Amino acid sequence: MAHINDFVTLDREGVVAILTADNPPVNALSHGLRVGLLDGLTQAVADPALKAIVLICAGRTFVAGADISEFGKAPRAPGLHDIVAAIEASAKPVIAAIHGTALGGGLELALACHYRIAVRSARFGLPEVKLGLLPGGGGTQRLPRLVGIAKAMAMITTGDMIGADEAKEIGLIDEIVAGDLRAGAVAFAEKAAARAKPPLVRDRDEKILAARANPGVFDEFRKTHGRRWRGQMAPNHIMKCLEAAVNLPFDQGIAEERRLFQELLASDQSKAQRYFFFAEREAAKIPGLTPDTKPVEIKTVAVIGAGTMGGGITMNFANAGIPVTLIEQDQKNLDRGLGVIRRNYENTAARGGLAADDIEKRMALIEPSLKIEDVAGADLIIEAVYENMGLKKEIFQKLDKLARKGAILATNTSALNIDEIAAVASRPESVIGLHFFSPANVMRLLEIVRAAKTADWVVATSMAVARKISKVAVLVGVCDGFVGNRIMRARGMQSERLLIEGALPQQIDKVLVDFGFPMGPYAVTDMGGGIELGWRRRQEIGAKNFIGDSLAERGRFGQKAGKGFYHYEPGSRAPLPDPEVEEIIKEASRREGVDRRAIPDQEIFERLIYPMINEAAKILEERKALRASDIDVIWVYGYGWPLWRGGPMFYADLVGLKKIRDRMLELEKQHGSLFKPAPLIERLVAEDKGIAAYKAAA
Ligand code: 3H9
Repeated sequence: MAHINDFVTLDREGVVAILTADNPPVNALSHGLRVGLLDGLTQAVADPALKAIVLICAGRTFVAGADISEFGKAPRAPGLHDIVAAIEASAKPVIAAIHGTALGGGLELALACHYRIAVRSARFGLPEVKLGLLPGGGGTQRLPRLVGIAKAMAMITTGDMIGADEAKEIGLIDEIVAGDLRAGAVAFAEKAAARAKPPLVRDRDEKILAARANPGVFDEFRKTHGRRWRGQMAPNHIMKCLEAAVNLPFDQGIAEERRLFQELLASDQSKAQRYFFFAEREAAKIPGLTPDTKPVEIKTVAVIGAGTMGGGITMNFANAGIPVTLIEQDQKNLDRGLGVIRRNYENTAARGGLAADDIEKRMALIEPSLKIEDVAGADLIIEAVYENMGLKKEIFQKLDKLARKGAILATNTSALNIDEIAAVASRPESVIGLHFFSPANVMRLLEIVRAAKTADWVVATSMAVARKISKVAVLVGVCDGFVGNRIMRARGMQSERLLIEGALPQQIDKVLVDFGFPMGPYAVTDMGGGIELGWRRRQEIGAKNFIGDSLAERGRFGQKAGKGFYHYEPGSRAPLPDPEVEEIIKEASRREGVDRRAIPDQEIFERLIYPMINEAAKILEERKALRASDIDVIWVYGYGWPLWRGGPMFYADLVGLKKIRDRMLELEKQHGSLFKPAPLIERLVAEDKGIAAYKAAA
């Protein structure tokens, strides 16, 4: 075995050279690996005793792409293009032997090879779009030549992976290896050495010619999918590359791909998405947990309450194959909850997202019950009844008596003080908040709320179980609204002031939709029934809100009532401005003696977004979030902040924290203390630092 460098070895088996890449954890194509691969290839090509070359990876996966942490730094030769060129120039066949995930630059490396073979569990994708990039190693030019333009458009604009069976079917790989990959690759290579090499992918033109005969295919694809790309550069650039693949000679297509790749690499959008890639992974790391804090395995779960939240939470566990006992007080509510769950599964199945027998498998994992005593066997108990402190305390007193020793007692509150709930239990160390977002079976975010006495193992287990049910978990501390809703409230307060001063819901919504949010806050409120919820809560605590109360009193409960902040035509979800709402808002202005004025969009934007940034800074000072990037993860996954804008903290740095602070000082004079810059912002500005990299001390 020849040691090429720290990342690559060259073995020989008879006439076959085996180049093994070993760069844990995911064999990213960092500089050292590129150097090793190029040197190894050069040696194998030059050795007359070797007739074929296998490219294979050690560890858990084939090359999962370029090293994302190298982007933004000065490029260092050799690049992926140099390795690709060496493979294509090789007189000996080069075979990519794939396991794990061949992604991005990794798949592009394989596409340059003469053959691709893989184990059945392997997966393939060009996920660059998720980083605001496009495949810059020839992927946009080679993939359509192998699999056709329709499949290439779908794969590259979504970044989604496909499995080995599909890859074989569409022509992406040549063979699926049943047994040991290396042995299979050597056998394949021996045969390949004995026959003529196939044409390189770059020279295969049949599928390109077929696409050329159907020039409408791009516009059609844009018409169907373009709405999802609103505001984003990468998908549009990808489409341009694919058009180049069809319409230009290969080398010109490659040149176009490189040009557009460089443009994206330098864009704020890709910077935001690359930042977010690491932010999401960092959120999973909890500083201060002792190394011997091991998560406990959660084998069974009990959920209390079969309403909207409880039902959605239950589905998450059933989807992950974990048995759940779903507990309600009376049969009617239980039946209704189970009915909603079943209908949700049936809808998913009807859309092709679930096989029919999977519905039954998942339903079979849900054990309905009318007895709270049935929590006794569960490792994790999640209380998901409506938000009422008295009721929650009563339930936790019961859980304390009924739950087995070592069970986690979780509350799905979005607002209540978890320390107060934990105080009624004799084991407050087992109590934690699991704040799911609605619809809980769909939304990826989970705020895990650590209370004052929550034990480390409970935190570690909750983080682990979140991953198991495919949630993105962020650890937060107890405070009013926790992190996400607390920031939303700061925005909501200004939003209401803007209405009273002269804006209308449609203007406020448009400003945020133009920024990239999928919907504006008033359309969201109408969709989620927020007018009624707010009204009922105010009635409970004896509070008043003129606009909200007036809407509710007129039965304007939102979309389901056909009217809320907007009007809805029967059967339509399209929000239409409504003169009655405008009248209510104008009445609110009159009551406050405010002369309404036209408010510029820019002012609306700043007055909505800057209080969010300020509130986030206060949260960090209070150590209710571990790091600023966690707040970005919360806002992207839970509140529709556009991923390609990185999150409110990343955005603050992009604008410039000092610029924001200065503007807040002006706004403070006109609109009060909500704009008084938080001490953390003042400190970071004085130190000439940004906020996105800020970490609260453990
Ligand atoms: C590209 O290829 C551009 C080319 O077209 C053009 C070239 C000219 N780089 O996700 P995990 C780290 S763009 C650096 O938790 P999993 C990750 O940060 C790239 N680091 O594991 C984490 O570190 P830590 C296209 C990377 O098993 C650790 O590895 N490729 C990279 O859940 C484990 O990651 C992609 O976009 C990387 N490329 O999932 C693929 N990848 O432990 C991105 C991972 O310190 N990667 N790390 O937190 C993935 O999708 C997943 O990591 C993967 C494994 C599915 C591979």
